[in-house]
Amino acid sequence: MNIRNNSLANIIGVLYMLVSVGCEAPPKDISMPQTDLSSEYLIPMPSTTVATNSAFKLDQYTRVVTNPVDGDLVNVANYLTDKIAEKTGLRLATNDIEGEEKEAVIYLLQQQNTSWPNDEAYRLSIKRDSLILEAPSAKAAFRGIQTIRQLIPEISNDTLAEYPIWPIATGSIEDHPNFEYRGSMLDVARHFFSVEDVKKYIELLAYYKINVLHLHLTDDQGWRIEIKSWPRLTEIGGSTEVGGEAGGFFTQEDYKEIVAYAAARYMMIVPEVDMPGHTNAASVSYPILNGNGKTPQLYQGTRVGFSTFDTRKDTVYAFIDDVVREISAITPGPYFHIGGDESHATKKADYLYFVNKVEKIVQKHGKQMIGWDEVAQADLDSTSIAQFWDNERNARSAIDKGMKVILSPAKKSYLDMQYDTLSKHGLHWAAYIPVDTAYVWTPETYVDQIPKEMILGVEAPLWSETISNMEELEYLAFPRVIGYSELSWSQEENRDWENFRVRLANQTPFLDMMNVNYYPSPRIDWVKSNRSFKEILKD
Ligand code: TNX
Repeated sequence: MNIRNNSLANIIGVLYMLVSVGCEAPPKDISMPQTDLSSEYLIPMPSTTVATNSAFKLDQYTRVVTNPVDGDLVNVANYLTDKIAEKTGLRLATNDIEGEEKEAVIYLLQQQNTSWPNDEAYRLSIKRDSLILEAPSAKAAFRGIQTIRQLIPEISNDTLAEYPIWPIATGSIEDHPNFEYRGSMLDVARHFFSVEDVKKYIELLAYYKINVLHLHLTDDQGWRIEIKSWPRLTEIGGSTEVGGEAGGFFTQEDYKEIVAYAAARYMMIVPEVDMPGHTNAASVSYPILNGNGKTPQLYQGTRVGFSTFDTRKDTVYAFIDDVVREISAITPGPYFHIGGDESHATKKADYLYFVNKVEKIVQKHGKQMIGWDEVAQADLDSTSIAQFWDNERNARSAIDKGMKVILSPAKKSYLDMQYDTLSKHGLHWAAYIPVDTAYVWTPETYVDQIPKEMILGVEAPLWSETISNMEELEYLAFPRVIGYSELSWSQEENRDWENFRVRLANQTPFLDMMNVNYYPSPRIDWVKSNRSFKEILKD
């Protein structure tokens, strides 16, 4: 239904455009309403905002102009105009800076002479007749255009002129991320999710400036990524999932499509192959890998900790070398995640030996290793990264080794935890995590004795034992993941629950437009979005 809303809005927009084709220059001196940039409902909250209380006119005469150093900024401009068209129905023209442009121009400018706080920083200067986004790179500009998208009102003001105008508050915003790694994880192993589902999740996360999607590609219940040199992994290991449904897997072409879709949004994919535990699906496919002394069988339950590779067999490392090589070859990002959690069926000495050997394999294929916090018990290189989920001692040993950590504390950031006892989906072994609990914690000081500079960032994992389709995924992820975007992007002094609560309540127009099945937490006074189908018909 929301999709239909969109196309209807598009048709209306196109009609306006047709009417305006060949029209004279835009009328001058339209008096614009007072607006306040500092009370816009931006998430994540920018570093600094100064309001000047006038308005920029976004309308059919607005142009998007770039100064491309390379093609990338033009792609960012095209992405912005597509999103403006989806939201408003306006299809704005784009052209390079040479064109003769006078008013109502959105400039996307690559600016490398300024010293920027970091490589995703950007600056917005919004005046009555120009909206200037400056950024050091296309990547940073992409973060900045999310802010522009959020500043565009949901509905136009049709009383100012003969045609609709979307007034954008004037002033300036200077913004940069607090952490360089701002992620979510999706478990496609317990239940498989399609390429289209993953793309939709990526598209939603990008709006909130999240830049990492970690894909948990293998587990006891399923192997979800084609490995050409070991085809039975997906033929057999991909054939089922929790609850006994048909499972599925990504071909390498599918995976590349996901990587490219993410890359177009300046988001990296971190692939995870979980080992030496969580490997039942691999061992069913190739029993030679198995190290728990039993005959492996396809598993559709939700227990953990019963499987292990045989860590003393050369074939196992030859296998891992092939897997890491094939996946690394189609993963442009710098990281490869080896899992390493809950290997309860692996002897401690074997576990440490295994993690050390696999770290070398990952490095041989040009990647930095990430592992769940248990891996920090091994004697690892300082370039490897520990993902803290459960054990603070492990996180501190990582720091002692000079390793950085990613914060994913289960009690705070696990998207698969139920909101409360009534939640339809999710688990509660770590905690119930209502929307406020998810937001009200401080990553910078959450684990004692971890200095901020050793924290790479924050990631919110979504395990899929209890969810099997997009609606259920969205129910657990939204709205909580929106809060994690602010915890990882915004500076600590800019985060405040009462203030966030109001901004979150105003995400409904976006979530409704995107047809997101978010959990309508009673702790939020949700704003009714105006873009109902009826309303558009009335227009
Ligand atoms: C623990 S967190 C796991 C996963 C489960 C999850 C369910 C972690 C590294 N391991 O295998 O899916 O709990 O919440």
